[in-house]
Amino acid sequence: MIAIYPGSFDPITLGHLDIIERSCRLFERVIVAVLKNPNKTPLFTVQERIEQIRQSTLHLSNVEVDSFNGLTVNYAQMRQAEVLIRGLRALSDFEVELQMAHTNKTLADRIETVFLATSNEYSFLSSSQVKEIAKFGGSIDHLVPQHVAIEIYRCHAKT
Ligand code: COD
Repeated sequence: MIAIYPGSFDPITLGHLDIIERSCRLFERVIVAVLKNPNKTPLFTVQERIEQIRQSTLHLSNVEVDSFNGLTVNYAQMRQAEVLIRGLRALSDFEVELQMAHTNKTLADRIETVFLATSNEYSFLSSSQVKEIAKFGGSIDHLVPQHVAIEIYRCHAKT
């Protein structure tokens, strides 16, 4: 069974990576799909994010990294995927994610959303927090893969 893990991944964190690794044990193929969102100004370009995710998942043989625009369910159908993976950290995630899952179900009845609960150690972790900590000079080494941390520090060194 093919599963899509869609998201912004700006940047990928160890929380995302944990969800990817666990999904790889559940599904034959996992496609990590980065949304090309023209409404957001990201820290990293889509191509940079794809490369960061590829580097972070070299140890996983059944992962593919791609980008998409438009509706996630359309992309999932195009890739013949039957499952969307989403991660849940807190009750606040649950409300947003449930609404998204219901909306997606109305758009594509045969695509199921599977929620994976965050691992305890990453329950507080988000891409925006990582960016904020780095912006104010804090250490993010324990929050993102090492090569991603280096790229983030480099971004802030320029500003
Ligand atoms: N532990 C566990 N899970 C985590 C963690 C963590 N520490 N951090 C993030 N996650 C989960 C998030 O809860 C989410 O499920 C996933 O990882 C990706 O997170 P982000 O923040 O990188 O990506 P999002 O949530 O911004 O992605 C949103 C989408 C791009 C999937 C969404 O906007 C979308 O589908 N857009 C396309 C338009 C569409 O289809 N709209 C209709 C649906 S409403």
